[in-house]
Amino acid sequence: MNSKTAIKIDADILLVIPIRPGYSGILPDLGLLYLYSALRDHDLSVAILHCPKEGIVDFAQWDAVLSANRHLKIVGFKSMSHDHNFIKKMAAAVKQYMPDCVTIAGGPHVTSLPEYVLQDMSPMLDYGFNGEGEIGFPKFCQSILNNKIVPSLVPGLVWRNGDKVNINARQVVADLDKLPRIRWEDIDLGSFPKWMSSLPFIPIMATRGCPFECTYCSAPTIVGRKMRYRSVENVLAELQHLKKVHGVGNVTFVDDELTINRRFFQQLCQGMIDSKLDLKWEANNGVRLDTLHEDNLELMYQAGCRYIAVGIESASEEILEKVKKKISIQTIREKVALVKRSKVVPQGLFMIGFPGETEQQINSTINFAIELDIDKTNFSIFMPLPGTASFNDMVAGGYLDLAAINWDDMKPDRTVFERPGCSSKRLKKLQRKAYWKFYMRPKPLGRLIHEFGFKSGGLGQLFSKIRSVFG
Ligand code: B12
Ligand code: SF4
Repeated sequence: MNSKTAIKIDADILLVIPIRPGYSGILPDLGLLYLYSALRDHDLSVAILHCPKEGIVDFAQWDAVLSANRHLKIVGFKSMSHDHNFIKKMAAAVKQYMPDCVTIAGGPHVTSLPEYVLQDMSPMLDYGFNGEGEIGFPKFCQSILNNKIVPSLVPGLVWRNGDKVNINARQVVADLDKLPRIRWEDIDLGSFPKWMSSLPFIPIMATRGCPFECTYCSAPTIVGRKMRYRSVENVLAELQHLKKVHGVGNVTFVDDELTINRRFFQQLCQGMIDSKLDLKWEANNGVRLDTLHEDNLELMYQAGCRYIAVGIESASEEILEKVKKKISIQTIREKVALVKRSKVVPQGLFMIGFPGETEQQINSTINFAIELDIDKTNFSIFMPLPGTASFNDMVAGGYLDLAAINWDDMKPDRTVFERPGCSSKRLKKLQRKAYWKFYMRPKPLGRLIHEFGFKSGGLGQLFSKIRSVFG
C-alpha cells in the first residue's frame, strides 16, 4: 500500500496487527480472528487490519489509513513485546486524527506487563486488556459504543484511575467448544502468502493452557496453567469446514501442549483418519519430546502430520535444570531417535545465550544438534520475555532495567542485553556458527533448499532469515 491508496474500513471497530518492519512470517492471526468472531456474534461492526500483510510498513501509511477512516470508534491493537513502540506511536496517531476514538491493546505484551504498558502509553492508549478477550472484549465494545462504560465491570480490562492502574480479573471461556466459531468466510485467505499449496497455512488451536513452568516462556502467563480442550468433534468440524468450504490443504496446530494428553491426541488423530480429511498438518510451535510415543507418532503420520518442531533448548543438563525444562538429555536422545524412525520430520528448537551460559555450553549445544542427526533446526537467542520467571528475576536482580528496555529488540535474533562473559557480538557470532555448522551439510542443506524453494515467496523468506542471522 502507498499513502495515496488508503484502505477504506467499513466498520466501527478496527482490530490491528501493528506495523512490523521486516516481518516475513505472515499468517492469519488466531487471536484477532477469535475476537473478530466474538464481536460479530454480538452484532458489532468490526474489521481486521493486518499491517504487515497489507504492506503498511511506516507511519505515513498508517496516517493515510486513519485520515481515510475518521469514523472509527474503537481501535484495538494486538501486542507482542516487539510491538510496544509501534503501538505507542500508532495509538498517538489515532488520537491525533480522531480524539474521541477509544484505543485499547491486548495480547501477550499487555497481559504480561499491564501496569507498565498503561503507564508508559498514557495518554494515547486508553485501555489495556489482560488475557483472553472472547468474553470481556465484546462487553467492553458494547459499553463504549453505548456510552455506558463502567471499567470495573469489564472482565480483563486494564484501566487508569488517576495515577493508579487497575487490572480486572480475567474471565475465560472454560468450555472451549463454546468459543465463537471462527468466521473464516469473512477472511480473504487468498490474500495471505501461500506456502506449499495454493493457500496459506491456516493456524488452528485444539487446546489452551500449559502446566509447565519453563523460565523463558510466557505461555502459561497468557493462557494459564490449567489445560482446556475443545472436543475432538468440534476440532474436526472446523477442519472439515476449512477443507470443504475454503479448500484449505494445510493447517498448522499452534497449541502450546497439543500432545500432552495422550488419549485426547490419539482420539483427535484417529478422528482425522476416520473422517478421511486428507489434510496435511504440522505442529510448528514446539511439542514436548516427552509426550511423544511410538503409537501416537504413527497415528500422527496417518492423520496427515508431516512435520513437528520439538523443544530441546540445550545440551547441558545444568541449563535444562536451571530453566525448568523438566526433561533429561537421555530422554531427548531417545525421543528424537523415535521421531526419526517415524515418517514425521522433526525440527529441533534450540536456544543459546541463557543467563550464565558459558561459551563451552553453547558449543556443546551446537554439536548436540548435529549429533542428533536431524535435518532441520532453529537456534534462537534467549530473550527475557515479560511474563516469564527469567524476566522477573533479571529485573529484580538489576540485570534488566524495565525503563531502559528497547522493545524493538524483543524479536528473533536480537541479543537484548549484555551477558557477562559473552558479548552480544560474540553471541551473534556463535549463532552464525551454529547455523553454518548445522546447515552446511548435504542433508540439512538439501531440505532447506527444497522447503523454501517450493514456497511462494519462500526464497525471499530464506534470504530474510539469512539476513537476520548473518546480516
Ligand atoms: C502461534 C504462535 C506464533 C505463531 C503465530 C501464528 C499466528 N499468526 O496465529 C508464529 C509461529 C508465527 C509465532 C512467531 C513468534 N512468536 Co509466537 N506464539 C504463538 C503462540 C504459541 C500461540 C499464539 C496464539 O495463536 N494464541 C491463540 C490466540 C487465540 O490467543 P492470543 O493470540 O493470545 O489472543 C487472545 C488474547 O491474547 C487476547 N488478545 C490478543 N490481541 C488482543 C487485542 C485486543 C485489543 C484485545 C482486547 C485482546 C487481545 O484475546 C485473544 C483471544 O482470546 C504463543 C504462546 C501463547 N500461548 O500465547 C506464542 C507467543 C505469542 N510468541 C512469542 C514470541 C516471542 C514469538 C516470536 C518473537 C518467536 C521467535 N523467536 O521467532 C515470533 C514473532 C512473531 C511476530 N513477529 O509477531 C511469545 C510472545 C511474548 C511477547 N511478550 O511478545 C509467546 C507468548 C510465546 C513465548 N515464548 O512466551 N508465534
Ligand atoms: S516452553 Fe512449552 S512446555 Fe515450557 S512453559 Fe512454554 S509452552 Fe509450556
